[in-house]
Amino acid sequence: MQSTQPEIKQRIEELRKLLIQASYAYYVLDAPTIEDAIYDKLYRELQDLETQYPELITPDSPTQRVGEKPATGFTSVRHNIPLYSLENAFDVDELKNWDERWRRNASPQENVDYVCELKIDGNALALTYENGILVRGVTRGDGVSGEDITQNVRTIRSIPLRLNLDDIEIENHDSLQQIEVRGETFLPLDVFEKINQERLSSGESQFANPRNATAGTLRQLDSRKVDKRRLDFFAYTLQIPGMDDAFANNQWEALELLRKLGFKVNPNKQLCHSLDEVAQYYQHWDTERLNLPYMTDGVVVKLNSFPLQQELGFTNKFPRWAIALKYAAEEAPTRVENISVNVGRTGALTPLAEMYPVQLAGTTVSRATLHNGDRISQLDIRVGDTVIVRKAGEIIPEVVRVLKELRPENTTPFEMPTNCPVCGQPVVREKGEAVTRCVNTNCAAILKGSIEHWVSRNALDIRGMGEKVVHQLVDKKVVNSVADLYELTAETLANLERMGQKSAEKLIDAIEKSKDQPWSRVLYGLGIRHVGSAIAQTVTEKFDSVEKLAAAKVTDIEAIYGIGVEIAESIDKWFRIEANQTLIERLQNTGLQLVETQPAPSVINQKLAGKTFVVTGTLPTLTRDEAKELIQKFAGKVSNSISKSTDYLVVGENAGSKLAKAEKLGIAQLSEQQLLEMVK
Ligand code: 0OX
Repeated sequence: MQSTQPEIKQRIEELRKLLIQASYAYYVLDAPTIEDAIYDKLYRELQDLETQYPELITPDSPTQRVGEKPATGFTSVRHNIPLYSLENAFDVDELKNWDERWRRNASPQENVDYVCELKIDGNALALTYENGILVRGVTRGDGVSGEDITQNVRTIRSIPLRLNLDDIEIENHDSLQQIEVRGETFLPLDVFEKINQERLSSGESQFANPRNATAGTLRQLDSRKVDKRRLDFFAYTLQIPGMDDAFANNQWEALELLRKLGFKVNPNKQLCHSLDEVAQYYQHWDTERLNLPYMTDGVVVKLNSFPLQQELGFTNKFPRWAIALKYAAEEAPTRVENISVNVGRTGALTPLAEMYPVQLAGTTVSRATLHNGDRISQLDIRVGDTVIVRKAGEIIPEVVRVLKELRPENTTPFEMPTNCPVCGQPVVREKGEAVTRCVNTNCAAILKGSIEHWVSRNALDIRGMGEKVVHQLVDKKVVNSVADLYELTAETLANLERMGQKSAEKLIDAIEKSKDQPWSRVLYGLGIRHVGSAIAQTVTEKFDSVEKLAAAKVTDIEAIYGIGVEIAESIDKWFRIEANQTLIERLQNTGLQLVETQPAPSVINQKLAGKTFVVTGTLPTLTRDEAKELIQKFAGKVSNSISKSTDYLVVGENAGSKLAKAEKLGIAQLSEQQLLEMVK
């Protein structure tokens, strides 16, 4: 029986309600109520209904979080009420000064309450809701105007698309026509680390800290990319024009109201009744914050009472009723002993400050990245300078500034080399790029980096092939490409320093075993720019062989969900280079998996497991691709070239050189009929 429109509408509303509740429990309360599989099922049901009845789609539907089309740019929007910044205090004495100061400006106060909140080290956002629906999300910008990034904000699951106004005890709901909520969006530390790992593996520069990574994410034009980053959000300010004090008397109540409206409010807040309690809270979180899954750089202390806040007002920069009590930045002075330049596998030249060792955030720091030549010029860092280095939590140490007054005489400005410090070839800096690169494909540094990447854990995972082995192999010119690894013998390896016969044999085994690694890892191992392991996985799901990927057009690659034009162009460019085509041919000949042969869910049985097949010529009924698919379906391995490890050559008419080679090597031949018999 066909459902009627009202029934459909009712079901859609019911599904939305269920999904919103489940998402709230998961993302805001961190207490999931239903299994992921059930959520997915309900979500798909809603998606299907909305596809059938597009006229019933509403902007607050859980299916409407991620935009289909990337934005072309962001528009600047003036904030209704400026986003003030906070005055800083760096210790309890400075906090007391602030307390004395505001008291001098206010009517006499007794029993003042302070609200302490953790200061989240993220990016402030202003969210506007009209009649309960999220209509705009704007960055802080300069405090007066920011950028409209609504499409990106919608992807943040802890930001409700529709406010929960049901639990709000207020006589006239119409007065809630417009609500503005402010808070901090941030990247949890584990997500931040993953992003940096991914950037490292795809040859991009790493973000110095989660705040920069958050800002970078918010500026993405493609909201599908933002969605993948899993930003989070804590709300801390609620503004209802014209009735700010009618809905709550103080900040503590406002936080509770924000929670009721469906926002995530940081649970580590505290209502303090004295400055001593504030000081205790600050000291408690100084150590405890290291156990939190996000970064905090201090405590925000706010006078609780709204009437008192109103009485005090703002200076031209800050509210007088709040202060940021910051934690001592983990910074220390030290001396730059040398500036070295490292050449990575992508050829990027990264200057590094080598410093007198100093203790920071519980670790000894003796090196800090200087990022690139521009950064060095900005800071004017010279060898011999005393500099301030900073390291916060698990963040990479960086040089913050130079103490020029301590600069010794006769120092000279540092200049980026014009030739590669490893191979001596001229370096290039492309227009619009901050990075200087060595573009000599035979550069030993690039080669070493590429091989280290190829053998790394997430790529071909060749255990025992450490940095020292790789360096010796390249320096002795035994290995000039990753394909050469597959021609190594135990004898050659045993000649290396600190390598016995036994370890050499083990390493040869590990190299041999790497031939079973799936195609996605091979693709990642090739080290194509912007292709990290997650991207390689996504790409190989669509292009299940190297041939298909090499033949793909930029537009075909870009059509994959989650793959942008930059990645697609980088892949295309890589496959057009002749030396790379030769490399692929050589890798194919080694028996590596350049075709997806992982047993797909459709594997029926393992009849051909452990056997390697090559298909050649025109078969009577099957196309070559169909024959290959059939072999893979029964867990056989397909290779494109004949080698000693080939078990069978499936031969059709007009077979050429492959047949000749198979005959020479004495490899068994099969007709299509015989192949079909084997899997019967
Ligand atoms: C934070 C944070 C920032 C609102 C008006 C004055 C200061 N980074 O966690 N700002 C504020 O409050 C603003 N509270 C916070 N918790």
